[in-house]
Formats: sequence, structure tokens, C-alpha cells
Amino acid sequence: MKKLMSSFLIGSMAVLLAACGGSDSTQGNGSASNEGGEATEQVDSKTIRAGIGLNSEHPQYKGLEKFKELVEERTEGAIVVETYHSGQLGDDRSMMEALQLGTQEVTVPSTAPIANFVSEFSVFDFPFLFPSSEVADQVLDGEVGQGFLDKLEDQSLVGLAYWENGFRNLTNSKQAVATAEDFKGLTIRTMENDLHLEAFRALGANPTPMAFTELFTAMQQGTVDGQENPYATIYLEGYYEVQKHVSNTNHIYSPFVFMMSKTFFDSLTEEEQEIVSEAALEAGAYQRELNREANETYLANLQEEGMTYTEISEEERQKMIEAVQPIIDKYAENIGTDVVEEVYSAIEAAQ
Ligand code: TK8
Repeated sequence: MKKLMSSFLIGSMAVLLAACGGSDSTQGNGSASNEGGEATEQVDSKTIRAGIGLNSEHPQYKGLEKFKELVEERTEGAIVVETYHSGQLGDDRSMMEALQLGTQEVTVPSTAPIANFVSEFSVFDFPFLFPSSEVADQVLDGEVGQGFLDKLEDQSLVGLAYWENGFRNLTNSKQAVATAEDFKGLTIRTMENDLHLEAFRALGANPTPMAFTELFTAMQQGTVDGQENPYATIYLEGYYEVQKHVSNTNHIYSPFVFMMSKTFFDSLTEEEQEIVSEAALEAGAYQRELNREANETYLANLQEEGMTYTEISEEERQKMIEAVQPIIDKYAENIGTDVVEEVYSAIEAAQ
């Protein structure tokens, strides 16, 4: 709780300072007077406040630092990037709202909460959609993925790149989960996304939607039995302290979307827009690489920290797929079978 409170306090102070120009670089043309009293033209620098939910150890934050390095170097300081982690500026949903309001410039949420703004994004949370991260890269970085990013504009958001959250795996504090049956009765925190809720209900679990920033405390207090996230998050956020069991369910490949406030993006010169767009893509390639190269190590680390690891057999995975298929069919209808068909054919073509 203390951990959460301190980062919350730091975050709110940071936002407060940044909002009233407390940082040393404010938006647009400011002018300052010097000791002689005559007004001097303040350096015309723009500030990007970039916030994420994961902590500073996570590849997502390393990607944000790379973005900062590239943008500040290529704009020669005309744009300054402030990076915030561990939910200091809020959770995925509230940070997206801050981008819409123009009180924050960048965030990198998972696709699941984005579906509350653009419902079609739920397709990326169809269980077992992407067979591998390589196929996911090809689909997301191609025409189909760009088409989804374009849909963000109506929400005053500019999607610049896909980064990687990764294949999600189940942890819990109650029992080893080896079969589809074993989900029964487990209270599982899910992201705030109706499809996730319904999919875990179909597996017999008792799903509880919750912002990422509340998850650690909920597991610590036993409000939820378990959660599901990629190994990098499970290890780097220290979930082994409050969870006993991990299974390689790999039930969803979760992308991140690097997005910018449209108000801010439109305020940039053409050259600056190009620089931030390129930097988001290059930092994304770097982040994906970091995320992948340590994935197996994270699993080994979790076992060293005392978690029991259970393999899900292909036969049991098939039963999980059958259990959630009606939910996938329902959401395919809701989203529009044409849109969903496009994604499936792009996956087919990428294999
Ligand atoms: C971090 C979240 C996280 C996601 C979740 O801000 O909420 O479980 O997987 O990565 O986006």
C-alpha cells in the first residue's frame, strides 16, 4: 500500500508541476524577463509527458527511455520528453483520457483497455488469435494494423506504433492449473475489457475487472486469487511475492499501442511529427527485442523465486479454445465480421 501511495503522490506532484509549468520547459513560446527586466525569448521547447503503468525495470520503460533519447537528440532539445512509470500518472484508461484532454502527451496501453474507446480493438484480445510474435509483428506493422491505428484519430488519439506486451500467462495463489477444468472458481483479475471478462467466465473462473495499478495490492490482500500477464510483468513486478502458481496458458498475445495526444501531435511541425513517428517505431523495435530475449529467463527466475510452473498440454489448450469459441464468435459479430475477416486473412498470409 505504501508503495502505491508514494508513487501516486510522486505522480500527482509531477502532473501538478508539469501542468503549471513547474518543469523547466513549458509548451510553446514562453517569454521570461532577465535581471535587466527586458523580455527575452525563452527557448521554444515543447514537453512530452510520457507515462506508463509498468515499473522502470520493464522493457516497456526501456522503450520509453529510447524514445526520449531519439526525440531529444533529433530535435536538438526542441522537444523534451519526461518519462513516468509505475502508474505515476494513472492507469491505462485514465492516461488515455489525459491524452484526449491534452494534460498528457504519450502513453502506451495494452489493446484491451483501448477497446473502451474504439471497440474494434477487442479483436486483438481474441484468445489464441496470434500463433506467434513474428506473425503478430507482420499483421500489426502492416496495412491491417495501421487501419486500426487510424481509428484512434476520432478519439483525439494518434497511434504511432505497436510495441509488445506479450503472451499472457495465468498465475494464482490457490492451485496448480493444468487443465481447463482447473479455472473453475478461481477469482481472476482481468483487464477492463468485456471480452476478457466473458472469456474467463466461459472457462469457469470468477473474473474481476481492475486497473493494473490496483493489481498488486489486490493479490497481496487476497481480493483476487490470480491474474494473467506475460512473464516479464509477472517477474519484474514481483508477483512471485504474492502468487504461488504459474501456467503457460499463452491464452492471448497482447500488443501495446504507443499513442500520442492528437492536440499535441497537430501542434508539432511536419518535421517534428516525422521525428516522433520514427522514434516511436524505432523504440518499439528495440522494446520488442528486449521483451523477447529475456522471456525464458523470466520464467526460470519465477521458479527460482519459488513459484510452481505447470505446463498446459495441447489437448487441454484445445479444450480452452472450445470453451471460449462462443465468446469469440459473439465479439466477431459485434466488431463486424468484415473487420475480423481481414485480421484472420492477414494472419493466414503471414504464416
Ligand atoms: C500496464 C498494463 C499491463 C496489462 C494489464 O499499464 O493491465 O494487465 O497487461 O501491461 O497495460
